[in-house]
Amino acid sequence: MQSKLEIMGEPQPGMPWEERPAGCRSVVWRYSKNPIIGRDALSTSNSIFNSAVVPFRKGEYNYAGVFRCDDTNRRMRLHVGFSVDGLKWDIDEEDIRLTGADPEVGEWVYGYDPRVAKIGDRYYVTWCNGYHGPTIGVAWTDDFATFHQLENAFLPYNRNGVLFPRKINGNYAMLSRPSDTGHTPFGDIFYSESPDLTYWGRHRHVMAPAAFELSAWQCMKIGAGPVPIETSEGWLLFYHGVLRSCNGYVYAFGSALLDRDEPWKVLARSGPYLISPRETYECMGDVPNVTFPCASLHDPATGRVAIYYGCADTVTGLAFGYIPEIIEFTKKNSIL
Ligand code: BMA
Repeated sequence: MQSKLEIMGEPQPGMPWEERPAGCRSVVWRYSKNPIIGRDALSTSNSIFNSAVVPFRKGEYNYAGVFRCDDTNRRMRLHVGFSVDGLKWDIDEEDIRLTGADPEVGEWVYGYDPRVAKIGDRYYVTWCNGYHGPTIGVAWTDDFATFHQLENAFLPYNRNGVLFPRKINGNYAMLSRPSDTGHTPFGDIFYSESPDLTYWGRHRHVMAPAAFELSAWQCMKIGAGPVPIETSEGWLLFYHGVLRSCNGYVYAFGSALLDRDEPWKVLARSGPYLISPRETYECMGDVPNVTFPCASLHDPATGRVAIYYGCADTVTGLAFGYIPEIIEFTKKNSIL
């Protein structure tokens, strides 16, 4: 007999949720009212997507987030938002102001694809930060008003920096994806540790793209998505994978299980995707055929998870699933 799956995290009984629709056979399903955030939610926005939400100040707002809002100059900016139900968002018209960084690092160039991890009492934002090319910016906040910027985690070029929600073996831990200056046609996920969120090292390889014959949706490059979810079976990681078709890149996402103490060791990795572009809002937009997850909310008691994902680099969607089912699916269909 298998012991009961334990899921870590704070209770979220009121999180966004919709049951699996009748007749749906997939392990993760889309919210029926997608997209939840339109492209022009701000007076200046061209698109709002690839964004990060977390539970925040229950009773007052319930949720806060950092949103990727590209403006009508097509500049990539980060904006703060708040929500009572996790579905309807009130996003600041002004973009985020970072404070406290060394001036050399603090000069804003661009920022995109944020993630937010709660570690202790602080919320840490990591994002793709322009510094002589893309690298991983880091800042923390405890009120979603003031963001204290730290050193960039890595040398350029790097993207998809995702912190674990607690220290592992005494150190902060982050997944990232070394890249190039452009639309990188390659990419593996790596793991790095830091005692102080300034100096990063002990880099370990986690996963390479899959063999085309085994799992084509993830055969060109992969990158970590939301902050990993800790369970007794390991860290559940949602990650995006890219296939190069005759019409360009296609971004889908799937799941993997990482060892709890040595997260660079992959225990299972799904061959089939969880979500791949098929709805109109995922296939039509500024960049067609992109589903790109950056955040999730979950409730340990019910096992429910809500995944926020960018759609066609234009709007934001939501998908749902049950963590025990996703773990089962990942193990049963593992390509390792
Ligand atoms: C990646 C990033 C993402 C984007 C994706 C598809 O390189 O820029 O923000 O969603 O490409 O355009």
